[in-house]
Amino acid sequence: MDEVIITVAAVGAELTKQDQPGLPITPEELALDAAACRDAGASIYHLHVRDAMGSPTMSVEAFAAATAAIEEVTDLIVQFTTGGAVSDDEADRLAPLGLRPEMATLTTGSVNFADEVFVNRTPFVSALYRQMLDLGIVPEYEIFDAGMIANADRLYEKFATSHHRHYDFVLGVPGGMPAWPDALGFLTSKLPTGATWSATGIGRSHLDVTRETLELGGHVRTGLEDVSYYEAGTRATSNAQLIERVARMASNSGRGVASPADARQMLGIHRRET
Ligand code: KMH
Ligand code: ZN
Repeated sequence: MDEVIITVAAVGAELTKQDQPGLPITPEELALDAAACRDAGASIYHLHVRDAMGSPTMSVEAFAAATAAIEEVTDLIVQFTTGGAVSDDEADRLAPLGLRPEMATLTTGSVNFADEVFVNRTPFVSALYRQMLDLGIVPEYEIFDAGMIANADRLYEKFATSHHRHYDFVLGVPGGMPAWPDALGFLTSKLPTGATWSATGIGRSHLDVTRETLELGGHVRTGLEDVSYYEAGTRATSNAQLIERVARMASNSGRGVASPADARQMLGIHRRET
């Protein structure tokens, strides 16, 4: 089986520093966090950013500052969110792609998100996708429910000439696909030949999803965006702590951990010289 690409979903848009003191917010904190995650075995840094008050933002300047800080100290693949927070408008979600990150997320459909709705209208998802294709940004299809795989197929057939297809299954969001024990077997059976995939379980489902993913040969996403507790009743202290656990579990399953260079090769990312 391939080496495991570990993605760290380090920040997200939902947690506050009060909820989770280990959350990296400033460029300085992001740089320290990214360096520790790289040392622990991560190869992709899934990036949301915050403003000076710690609130989620899609400010282009904030993405530029965060990316510069991370790239100054690591060779991690920086993957921008285009999902942002449920309250972000479409223009704001699109704008940071102009910075041409190596990778960005693309949620291919709308989904209830606890008491809110994470809105992803087809014309807007198409606009995000076309911008990524035009700028050479490798998309990661974010799959919160099964129908989103078919939406990704339609997008690819309509707009893409060819690119590597990588999917991330986000299971256990209240409103999305639960982390049923047979969910990953079903979802991965619907992927096109040659695709790669990762998975994460939100909250309590996190460890079960990680275990199952490693057994099935998938890649793993972890991080404070997805799981704030290390185990029941004990908060995680840092993103690196969560990455270390996945690296250990991978090794126990007989799988090594991919470096960022390995991950670029597996995902068809051609590093740009800046
Ligand atoms: N914060 C969620 C509403 C992504 O990063 O692409 C959306 C999200 C997905 O986190
Ligand atoms: Zn995210």
